Amino acid sequence: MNSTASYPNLYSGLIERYRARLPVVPDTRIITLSEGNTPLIPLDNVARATGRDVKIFAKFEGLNPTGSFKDRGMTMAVTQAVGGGSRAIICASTGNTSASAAAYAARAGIRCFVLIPEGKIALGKLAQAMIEGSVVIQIKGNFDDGMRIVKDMADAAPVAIVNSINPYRLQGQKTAAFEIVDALDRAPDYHCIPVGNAGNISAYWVGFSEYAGIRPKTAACGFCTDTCAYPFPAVVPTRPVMVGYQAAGAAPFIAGHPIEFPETIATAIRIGNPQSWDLAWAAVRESDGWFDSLSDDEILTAQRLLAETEGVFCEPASAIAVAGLLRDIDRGKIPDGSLITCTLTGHGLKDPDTAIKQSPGSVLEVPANSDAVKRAILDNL
Ligand code: AN7
Repeated sequence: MNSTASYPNLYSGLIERYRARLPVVPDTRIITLSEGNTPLIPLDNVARATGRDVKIFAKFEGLNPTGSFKDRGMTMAVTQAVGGGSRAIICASTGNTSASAAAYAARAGIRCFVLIPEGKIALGKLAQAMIEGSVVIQIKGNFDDGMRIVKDMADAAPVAIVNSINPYRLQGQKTAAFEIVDALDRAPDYHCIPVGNAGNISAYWVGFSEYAGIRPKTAACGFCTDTCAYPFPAVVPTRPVMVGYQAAGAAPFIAGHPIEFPETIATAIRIGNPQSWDLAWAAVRESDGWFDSLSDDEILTAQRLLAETEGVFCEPASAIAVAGLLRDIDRGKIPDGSLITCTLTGHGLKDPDTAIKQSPGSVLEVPANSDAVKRAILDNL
């Protein structure tokens, strides 16, 4: 019996919550860390600073069990892998996918292999993958090299791939869109989101579309055909405009082609050859949205703004959603009166190095006496 069955009020993860909309059957053994159900935090201070009449909410996915949105897809992918008899999973990762895969594999009691790019993964993510007992394989290459190798492993070794090319991942991740609509009782006008491998923007579009009673034209759920009979009963009739942001040094959707040597301080989205290329383009086109890119400086400024004015500490890759939103409000692309949601994909604690490096001088060093501390207080009130 499910260990949570005796506690009906206990939140037990997104598969239980959205079971009717997910590819599980009643006797599926669910591998969960009670992920999902993350807060939608009003960013009133950020909104006020724009000087415009906008309402902004952050879907803070950094509050998932391993600190990123990846847990939504991973509970589905690992549940399916275990149900299908897999004894091992594998992924390439810029960090968060590996941390999540390692955690769900640990919970399921299966082996986990993660391929990470040399020297370009935030410390917290590496720590997670290591302590959670995965086999960490560091390659002398970038994420895209890792992704290519992982795809080769599908035939070469008995491992299930849990990157977002696995359609169960997107199925899990679409639930974030459900939660947003459930919380607001409507769809937002705009949804702003970082884009790396492009699975998440694709998954949100599936989720918003299902709730609007619409099957995405692309059959992006990975389970539908044109003859799909699944009814998608509408919950709210509208969908947001989807806006995807990339780091300037890793912006294949802006370039219109893959980037061979992507570079950005936001290592989570240091990806040059996104696997969900067509799905992400479909999301943007079908919603009349757009892609845009931001410099590392703009990303870090937004990260600091969120931390300093809202107390929300997200990682650099996440802050790009707010950086882009603020610029698009300023440019008038997002008009007054809009209700906007932003996905903050990962927690700031994932990457303490970058946070500390951009806060120079913010630790005062004083002698251990009351006078010195009093002076420090009065000087800084
Ligand atoms: C914090 O972990 O690709 O566009 O291997 O960690 O769905 O890829 C991470 C991606 C945004 C981009 N924000 O999402 C990985 C990985 C954070 C991320 C993205 C990632 P997708």
